[in-house]
Amino acid sequence: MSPPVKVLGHFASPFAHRVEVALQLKGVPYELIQEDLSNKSELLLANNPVHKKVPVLFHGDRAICESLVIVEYIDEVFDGPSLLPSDPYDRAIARFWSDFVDKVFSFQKLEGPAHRAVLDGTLGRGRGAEDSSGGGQAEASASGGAAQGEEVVWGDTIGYVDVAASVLGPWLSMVEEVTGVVVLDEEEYPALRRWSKEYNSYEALKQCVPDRGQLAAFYTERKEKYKMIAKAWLKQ
Ligand SMILES: N[C@@H](CCC(=O)N[C@@H](CS)C(=O)NCC(=O)O)C(=O)O
Repeated sequence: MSPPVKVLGHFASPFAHRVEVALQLKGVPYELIQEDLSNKSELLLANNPVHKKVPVLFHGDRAICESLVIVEYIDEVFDGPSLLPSDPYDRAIARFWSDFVDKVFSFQKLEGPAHRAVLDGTLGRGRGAEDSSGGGQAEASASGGAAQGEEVVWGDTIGYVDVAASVLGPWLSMVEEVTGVVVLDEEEYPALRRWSKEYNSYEALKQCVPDRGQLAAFYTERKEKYKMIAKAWLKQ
């Protein structure tokens, strides 16, 4: 029998959400432990002493930190549909885009306005339905430009890049709603917008999508902070 799986998370954390999504997609039962980020638990401090952040995955008595590291671990250890593609090149591309998404949403400066064009032109398209090896995801090539005839992002399968980009789902619309700042303009980023909507209504993930009312209360309390962050990001 596989050791028990627990996720130390926080309801408003998009990073913890990534881990839950991966577990849901793999069909792995898990227990969710809500961390109090204003008064961090010994469990968190002892198991993520470097960053002191959620999520932390517990697999039996082993702890793993960093959401994307955890997602890869889940993909390797558990049965179920592959999240990363089987081909090494496709895997490298998927990692490139998930790293890219990570940088964008930790609000690191990339290459100025160009990064948004890349976001829409490339991340916003994927091989989707054509690829059954865990590659039905928001990816194309690392050099930009989706290949001819590709479907927009969401294919038959959901993969690693979609999981990495999940912050663009419930969180993006919530931050925009609460702050009044449009981060991804509908006309400028139609593909990502469409992806975001589809993500929010994706049946298999509903169980781990945070309660909208609770999320709204959380962001409303921190409205000014997120307004500044959203505006700063737009100025890049
Ligand atoms: N790069 C980390 C980011 C994790 C992260 O920023 N977690 C936030 C919650 S969304 C946190 O624990 N913050 C607590 C703090 O900064 O003290 C990951 O992907 O796991």
